[in-house]
Amino acid sequence: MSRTTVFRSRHAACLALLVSGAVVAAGCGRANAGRLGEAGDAAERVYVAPGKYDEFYAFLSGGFDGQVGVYGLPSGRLLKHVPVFSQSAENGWGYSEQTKAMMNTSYGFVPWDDAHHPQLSQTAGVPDGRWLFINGNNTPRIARLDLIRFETEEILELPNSAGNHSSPFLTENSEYVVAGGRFSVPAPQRDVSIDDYKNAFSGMLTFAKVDSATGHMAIAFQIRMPAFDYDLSHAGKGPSHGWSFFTSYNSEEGNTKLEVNASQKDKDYIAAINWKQAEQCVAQGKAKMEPARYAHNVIGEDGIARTDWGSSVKVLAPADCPGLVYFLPTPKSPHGVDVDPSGEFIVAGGKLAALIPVHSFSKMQKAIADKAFAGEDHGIPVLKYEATIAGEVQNPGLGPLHTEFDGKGNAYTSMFLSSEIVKWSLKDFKVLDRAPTYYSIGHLMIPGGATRHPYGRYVLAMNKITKDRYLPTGPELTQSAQLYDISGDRMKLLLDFPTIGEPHYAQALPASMIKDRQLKMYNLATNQDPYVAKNERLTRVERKGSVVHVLMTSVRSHFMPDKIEGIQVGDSVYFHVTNLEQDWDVPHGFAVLGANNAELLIMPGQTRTLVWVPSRVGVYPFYCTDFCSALHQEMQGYIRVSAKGSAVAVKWNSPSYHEAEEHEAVEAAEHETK
Ligand code: RUQ
Ligand code: CUA
Repeated sequence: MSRTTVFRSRHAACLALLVSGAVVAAGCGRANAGRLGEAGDAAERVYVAPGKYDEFYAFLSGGFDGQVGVYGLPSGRLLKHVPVFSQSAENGWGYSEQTKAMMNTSYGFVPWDDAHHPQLSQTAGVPDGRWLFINGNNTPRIARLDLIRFETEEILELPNSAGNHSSPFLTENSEYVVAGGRFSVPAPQRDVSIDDYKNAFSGMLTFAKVDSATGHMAIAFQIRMPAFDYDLSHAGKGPSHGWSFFTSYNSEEGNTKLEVNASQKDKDYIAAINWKQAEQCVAQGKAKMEPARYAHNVIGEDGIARTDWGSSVKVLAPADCPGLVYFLPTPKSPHGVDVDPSGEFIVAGGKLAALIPVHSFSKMQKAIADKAFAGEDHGIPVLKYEATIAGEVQNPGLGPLHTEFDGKGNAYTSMFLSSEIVKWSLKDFKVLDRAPTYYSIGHLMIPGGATRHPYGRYVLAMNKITKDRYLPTGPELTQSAQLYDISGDRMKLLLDFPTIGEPHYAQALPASMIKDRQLKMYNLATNQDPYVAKNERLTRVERKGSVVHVLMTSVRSHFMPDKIEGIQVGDSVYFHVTNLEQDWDVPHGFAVLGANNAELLIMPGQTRTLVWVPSRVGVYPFYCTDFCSALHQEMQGYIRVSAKGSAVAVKWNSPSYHEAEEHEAVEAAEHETK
């Protein structure tokens, strides 16, 4: 038996085990041990010496943890965990008064989401290092992170939408961030029978305009589609710029037991949307303004998040805009849809398909011109499969999901069921190489691999199951990423590293693009927070009824004031803490005994506010949580809480107190003389 036959038969046995749901056999993949290359060689390729930087920033979604993990590649070192949709007790995101509004939605305060697909802003089809967008699946939202501060700056809710999964995909100059929903729902929402699914439900696709100066998003229009499940998307590029492609499964329009009912047909569709056509139709007034309530949360210049409420959206129906949508038949319940760097090939990952279909954009254009239609579905023209297909990758493996490109004419597809990455050629659609993943790979990522000019070098596999790969940690095991070298003809596994949450997609850019542009601190002089105290003389405690504002400063190594009296049980005490430092990487923390929310982590020059409602009398310590200096442990204070209605006067120990006292004395004297 030749080496490849041995590999194939071992491989087939492994597949059988995996498909039958048997425990993943540790032996699977051993046939590929040689693929590791020399361990020393692999170690050298991912070794980033102490004090040296990684070559790429990689942004991995946190999945059900609602956040973004920033990792260095090739080392796999975790650099930052950026809170997005989920509250983060670590720094007060979503707890502090300045950031709470970021969680506002039309459903109320929603402090969690399921974040899947990070997308770097692009200019001319390549990352421009400005922003990162990511979707919230469960309560449909799109967030924008700023890459100078590595903080979330904006969250836009998407109305008429559910299961915001084919989201957020950017057009090649970030003209639009595009989103579709996995779940069709009645739009607008209303009380209807689920049996009315086919008539009453819609799959809504959203196009939000991105302001090229500020990055701010605004919903431009929505497209009302048949009630399929819109799973993933990618925009065209180069010749196909102006189009967006969405996979849809459940064209059967099942509304129960989808594992059976949505797997009836041989082919579902890729929906090809001509968004330039949509723009024209909207300009011609063909979209209908419909009421829709949604939140748009933005952090202002003053560092404070505010919500603007949207009240309507423009909705376009394909019937009113001929040429807007075409369906490309695609086997079988397709998941990923990816466009190659040239913009010509549209690759689908049919989870249940035995091949990878590759559509051609130019053939699609010709098929539209020739009216090569196989029929219509909900009035939308369905193109003939043979008329758009460029080729099929035969026997790629089982369970194709997602494809990325190396810019050298090759595609890499993740195979969930057979746990492998398959490399194939865009020239003849022949499989060139395959490498096992451990185990059940979902997405994969090549730096720049979804853009016009991939950086190549590595492919990162993001795996769902790790079983025997790491020290066991009780019922829940880590998900993991695996890094492969793709600079040669054959993939070489270099590194396993665990990830936070469940990474779905990731994107990466060269570190050199943004590393020297990082904000080092907030400018104290231009701090516009209404409760800032820019120096210690300006600190004070003010009572307004049962609300108490404490304007406090922190600097190595004390708070001012650090001795406060005259607080009463049931007061709402707002600690507005300004970090006076003007030095890189000197945050101070703030925590108070018994607080029902979280700590604050305040960056240099910034003001953050925590509300505290003491429920019983006593003397409460507060302290700095971030080890900021040799005297960090000394960075503490006390606040006295008296009974409701107590005669204990408000009193604090900063320079302003005496001035306030004098001021009161003068006022009292004036009052007496009247
Ligand atoms: S989806 S693999 Cu959002 Cu493929 Cu996760
Ligand atoms: Cu400030 Cu520790």
